[in-house]
Amino acid sequence: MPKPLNIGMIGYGFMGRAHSNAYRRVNNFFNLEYQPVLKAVCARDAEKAKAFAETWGYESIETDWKKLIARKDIDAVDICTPNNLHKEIALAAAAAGKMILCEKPLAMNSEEGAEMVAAVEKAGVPNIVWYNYRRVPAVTMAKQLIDEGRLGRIFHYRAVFLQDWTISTDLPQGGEALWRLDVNAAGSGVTGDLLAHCIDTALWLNGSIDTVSAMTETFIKERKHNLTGKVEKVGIDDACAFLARFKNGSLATFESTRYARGHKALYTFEINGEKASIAWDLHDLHRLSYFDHNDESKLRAWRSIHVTDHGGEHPYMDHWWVPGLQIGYEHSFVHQVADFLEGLATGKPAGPTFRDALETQQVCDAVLKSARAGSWEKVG
Ligand code: SOE
Repeated sequence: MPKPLNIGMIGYGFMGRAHSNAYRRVNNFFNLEYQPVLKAVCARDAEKAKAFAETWGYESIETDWKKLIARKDIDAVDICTPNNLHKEIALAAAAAGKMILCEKPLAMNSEEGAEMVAAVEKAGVPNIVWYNYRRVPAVTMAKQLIDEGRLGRIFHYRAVFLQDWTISTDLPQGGEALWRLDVNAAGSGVTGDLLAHCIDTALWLNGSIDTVSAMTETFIKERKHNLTGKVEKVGIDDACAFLARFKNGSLATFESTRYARGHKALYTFEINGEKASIAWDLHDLHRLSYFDHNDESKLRAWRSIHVTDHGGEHPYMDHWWVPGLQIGYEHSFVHQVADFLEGLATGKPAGPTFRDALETQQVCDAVLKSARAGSWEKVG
């Protein structure tokens, strides 16, 4: 029988559902030493917390996160709140000796992130940040191919994350569903929300970024604020594009916007190496495109690998259905929980840890600084 690991989740939005689903399903598909137990969910509104607890099977609710952290029956705290609360909660959870699973981005900025890293490392508590796209099997396989040296020297990294849900001028900012538009709750706009995903994947696949040069734009300058009822200045970046130089000498372009009409969540990346190239598209997430220059010239072409095979060849897939049957977005969260629990059992922590995620935060800070100053900026 696996050992119980009691989860206390703070926040209950879209990510609360994704994480809860992962905790509930992971032991059905992975043979693990630990089993998450949904002990408590915390939200300020007791009725909403109760409804969420009933839907997802949490045993109890709290309306004050400090009480949740003080509970002796909670082993791990999952932070699913808006970004401006991550630091305070993480510091308190670490001081109470709780493990922490924190939603991305780690913090509002790298100063906060550094404090969080120091707190978890001082307390010696296991920690992870929910950059879930690393654990889409095709993305994990891209990492394997690169680590096997199949691409050779890498020349280019190209990533975009495009959405279109904030184009309307009538959309307010702030409050429960729209805190991502409020700079005081989110810290930044697309840089921290979307490019942070692209940067996390890029650092994992291609190593550290050295310098960046960015531009940002806020297309709609004022929006009504849901909490004050007043029209207020918009402080987030609606769009951001940046150039980067990786420490391995490769060049990169990154672009993100919430104003790309027609795109809902188009996250793509392409990596060009001396020997091969790979490309991935979230809208076709189980496929990895691969071009190998070593192929016989007559047959040389981009292949579209359906990453669903078993037998240990395609990452994670032997835990699911039969070869050829694909999985989806929510499974990346299941994989993250599985790897986190495996890390607890083996003592080899799964990433991205808070320290790993701090590097992403430092790139985001350098990007925003560069956009403000109109200059190239060094990361860190
Ligand atoms: C924003 O719309 C959002 O939900 C992000 O917050 C998530 O991190 C991303 O995976 C999908 O888009």
